[in-house]
Amino acid sequence: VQEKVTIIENIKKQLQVRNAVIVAHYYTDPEIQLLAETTGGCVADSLEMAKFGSQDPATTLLVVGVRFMGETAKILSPEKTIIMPTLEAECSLDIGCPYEAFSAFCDAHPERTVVVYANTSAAVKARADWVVTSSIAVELIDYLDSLGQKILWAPDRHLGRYVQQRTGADILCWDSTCIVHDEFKTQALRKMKKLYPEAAILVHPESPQAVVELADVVGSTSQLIKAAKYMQQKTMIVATDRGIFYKMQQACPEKIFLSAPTAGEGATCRSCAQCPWMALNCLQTIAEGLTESSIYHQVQIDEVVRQQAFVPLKRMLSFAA
Ligand code: CIZ
Ligand code: SF4
Repeated sequence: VQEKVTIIENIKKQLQVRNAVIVAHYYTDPEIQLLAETTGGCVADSLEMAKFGSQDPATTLLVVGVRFMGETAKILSPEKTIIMPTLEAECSLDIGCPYEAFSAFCDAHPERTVVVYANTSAAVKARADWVVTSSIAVELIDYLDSLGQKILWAPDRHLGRYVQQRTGADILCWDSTCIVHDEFKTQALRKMKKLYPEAAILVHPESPQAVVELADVVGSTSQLIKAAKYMQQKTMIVATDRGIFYKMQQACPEKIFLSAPTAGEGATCRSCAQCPWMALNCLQTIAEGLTESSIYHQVQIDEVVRQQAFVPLKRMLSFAA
């Protein structure tokens, strides 16, 4: 415990020395979220992280999440130093959408407006007309559909199908999934609901269709946190990374939050529902990121790619404003 206190004190000192703030995702460890909150940083979804990072006066952003979140910060704020606790924190959606193959897919469908999820590399964003996060995906596709545009969507097929069903838009979808949300199991969730008949089911739309169909609320992380507050039920079964429980519990101390099952028969799987790459972030790696030679931790992006990727990202922020 003493060691932890010392690490936290060192991190706080380094944040001041480097004029840095922590920009953390909801899926990070609760002690990281607490640290971000108490040092003037933010805890948010990827859209709000991008907004915060581009607006905050700090000259260094310590982005605690996965690589695409650090890259997004760099694309929007090239003048800032962007550091991450580790540059190895990937995302299965990003990995599942390599630039060469994706670019060929776009070339094969030149008539379609290319919309990519924020969970992609800078190079893939640079190839897109729009970037989008799950919190505004339905609104944006609705808008593009109203303009008569056909959509090429990448990379998450579950989210793409969900958005297609909600909007009726013509969407051609890349085939990739999030390894965390793709694991939520329908049968086990049905059984769990029998054990907790009063519970509300909250589901992130990166989950499989059959799981989404069992939901009382479907939404992005920030939308699910809001739902945890306004839903009457005292118990919530939640299908997304369980890092989100920190914010839900903070907002509703009297409610009970259970992870939706990811494996086994009806089990509440407490060790699952956790992104392995998000989990690479810890107090130790944050301290290293702030103190070690920056080349190991600094996000760098080719300037030509950055400028191209800036355009669809800026469009997203203007649309969301
Ligand atoms: O699953 C993710 O990585 C999410 C939900 C990112 C986000 O948009 O906050
Ligand atoms: Fe990617 Fe899924 Fe991890 Fe989010 S939870 S960073 S979508 S692998």
